[in-house]
Amino acid sequence: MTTEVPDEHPRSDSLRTRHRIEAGVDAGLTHKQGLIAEGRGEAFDYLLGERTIPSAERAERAAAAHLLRAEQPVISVNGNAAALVPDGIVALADATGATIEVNLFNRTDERVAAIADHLRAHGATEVEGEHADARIPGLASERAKVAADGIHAADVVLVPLEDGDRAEALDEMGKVEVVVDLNPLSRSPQVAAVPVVDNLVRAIPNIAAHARALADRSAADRERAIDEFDREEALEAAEQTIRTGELD
Ligand code: PTJ
Repeated sequence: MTTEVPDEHPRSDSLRTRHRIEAGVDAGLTHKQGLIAEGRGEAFDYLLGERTIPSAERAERAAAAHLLRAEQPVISVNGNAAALVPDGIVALADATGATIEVNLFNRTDERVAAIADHLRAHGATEVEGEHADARIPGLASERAKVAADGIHAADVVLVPLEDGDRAEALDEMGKVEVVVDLNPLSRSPQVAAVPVVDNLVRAIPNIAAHARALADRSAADRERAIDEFDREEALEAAEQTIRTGELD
């Protein structure tokens, strides 16, 4: 049982997000460690002002352009992402033609199936990951288990709350990685082509909105969104915002 969060509470959005993770654990979608990950994320988000900073907005536009340009884009989904933004994930897949694949650090067949069912209940037509018939080379964790025609074959992969080892292994495979993580110092945003330092609950719907807008633009406009994005500058801007606490 959880207490209703009043709208006027100054941190109501953050508390509602926390409750979604709790409900995800209760529903068998989210691992208990996902609660700890959420707490870490909340601390960074608080210091970012719980908003999408301008450099993250640019990253989200570049992410959308990468997904649209890709031949085989894949959205990797873990237990936190499934609990927090199922509608956003489905909308992003629809807007970009990306495949959705469940890929877990703490993998069990039950949790993969529960997440796939949850995404289907939110409108996903096809969800990969239940039959992981390939491996990411050089990775010991359960996250190495992937679909041969999903993450293994992808040219662009969007990964929320990535662990650094898999981020590096995907990079070794030559894939373009879009990583959403509120900690700019994490290894995964550090190796990503597009580090999105923003909360998943804002980032995923925002990338989908950019994709819908960019789909109507020219290929040259989409290329420009990719070329103009500076990953080093984005990481630096996020770190500075967090360290100085200067919100505007
Ligand atoms: O569902 P599974 O089994 O794949 O497990 C996933 C977790 C999240 C448990 C696993 O990947 C994990 O332990 O992650 P970490 O190492 O705790 O990393 C969590 C990272 O995600 C931290 O850098 C947080 O700042 C960041 N984070 C947490 N919540 C959010 C977030 N980033 C963006 N949006 C969030 N809502």
